[in-house]
Amino acid sequence: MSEHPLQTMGQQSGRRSWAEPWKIKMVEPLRMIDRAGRERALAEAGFNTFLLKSDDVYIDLLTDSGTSAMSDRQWAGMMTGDEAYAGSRNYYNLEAAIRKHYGYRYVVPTHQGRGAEHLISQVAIRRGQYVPGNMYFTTTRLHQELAGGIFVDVIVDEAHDPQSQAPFKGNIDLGKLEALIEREGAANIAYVSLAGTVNMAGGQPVSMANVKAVRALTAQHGIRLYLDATRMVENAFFIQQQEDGYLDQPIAAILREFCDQTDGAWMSAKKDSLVNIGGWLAINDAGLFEELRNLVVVYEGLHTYGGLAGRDMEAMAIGIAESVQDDHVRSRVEQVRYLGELLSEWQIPIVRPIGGHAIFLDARRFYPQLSQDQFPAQTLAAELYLDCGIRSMERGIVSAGRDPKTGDHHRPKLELTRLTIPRRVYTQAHMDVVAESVLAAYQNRDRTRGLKLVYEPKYLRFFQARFERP
Ligand code: P70
Repeated sequence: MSEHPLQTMGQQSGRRSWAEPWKIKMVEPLRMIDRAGRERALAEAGFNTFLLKSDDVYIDLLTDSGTSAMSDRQWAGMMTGDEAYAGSRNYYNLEAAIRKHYGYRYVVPTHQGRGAEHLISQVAIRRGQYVPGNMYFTTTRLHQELAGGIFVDVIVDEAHDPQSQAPFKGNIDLGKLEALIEREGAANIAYVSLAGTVNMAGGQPVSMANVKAVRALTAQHGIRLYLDATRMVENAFFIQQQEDGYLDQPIAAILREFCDQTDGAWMSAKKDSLVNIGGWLAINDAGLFEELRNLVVVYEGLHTYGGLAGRDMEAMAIGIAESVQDDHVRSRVEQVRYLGELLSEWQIPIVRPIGGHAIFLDARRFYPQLSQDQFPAQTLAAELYLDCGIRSMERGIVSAGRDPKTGDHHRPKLELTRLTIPRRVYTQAHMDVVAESVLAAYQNRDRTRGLKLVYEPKYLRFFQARFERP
């Protein structure tokens, strides 16, 4: 091998290379504006990447939400949309896909994930009840709080340590959960809110052993267990690869086995399910379903469309089936890993192990000279955009918001900048360009100053907050 100085990535790692299980049929041109244009665009956006115009972005790693490429079969399915107000055939196809792959009995479609979070929170939480979960997610926690719930983080401690190499950093700490149940009493726990994978921890998975243990504990106390299934397919891949006894099991079977431990789930189908819009809530309890089915008509739309067009439900039904294919999930997660391994190799601080949907840069270690009040992760997102038009997302003190009681910032241990990889959209060459841009920002780290917060809205402030250079 050594007489060939140029090596493919596979060869460099001593193995055969893998490739995406698809080829490209249609392309969308990309454009990079010049440095002066990026300076101007960023200042106009108040140094908040959510406020940039997408036309001013070169490689968009803001989110993997609704940004996936649909397949030829999904586009064909769009043409079979039955746009009836009631009883659309596409709803029944969606219901069948969810029953088959996630296993729940009753299905309520919603316009996206937070629509489902709103409904389950309103129906399942009584004011003052606790909602333990494996780390907060922004919209999930907000809906739980708006319903009068009190979120309690019961994730394992390792999840808050970006350098811990534990394989299942999404796990619930059973000791923490048990202590909460003992202290507050089972009747004061609305339900356990379990997410697979855990977005804010870096896309970290939950093990099958953990969900089974949580199931046993909650069942013993008569507490319901609900799943945020948004990236559960990717979680199933980690179980397959890392947990004893699952290597020869298909992703689809692992997904079912996991969901079968839970009483219901909500979903942002904009992630795993490969659609640009859509979500659902699914549940096994007939009584609760009656309530949800009634509430959905108030906030989303009739219970057979939930704010979606028939064609969107069809694309979702097909996307669900595609999303559980082993070769798809492997190439998706391996692409994320490829970017992460490059950065790790260059000693750039990222959250390890590498998660399922994104690389999370550890902004605290990136900019040790900045205090959390200078918004290191927000600063890093701004610097990456300036370097070559890459859009990333702050996942630190800005995202964590304020404590509703004290009004102070929540100060999360994790101060991260997320490079989120859309599914089936970018190639390995794009990953190389991104890696080099992160390296450039890293080499310039000593010269980087922080930001000052000059405006924040009341809810989910990270979406619309504005900053200035001090
Ligand atoms: C992201 C997106 C959405 C999401 C999620 C989990 C684990 C529920 C939802 C809500 C979009 C996003 C949302 C809030 C802040 C920033 C970005 N995550 N559960 O980029 O679903 O967006 O469909 O209402 O990740 O991570 P939806």
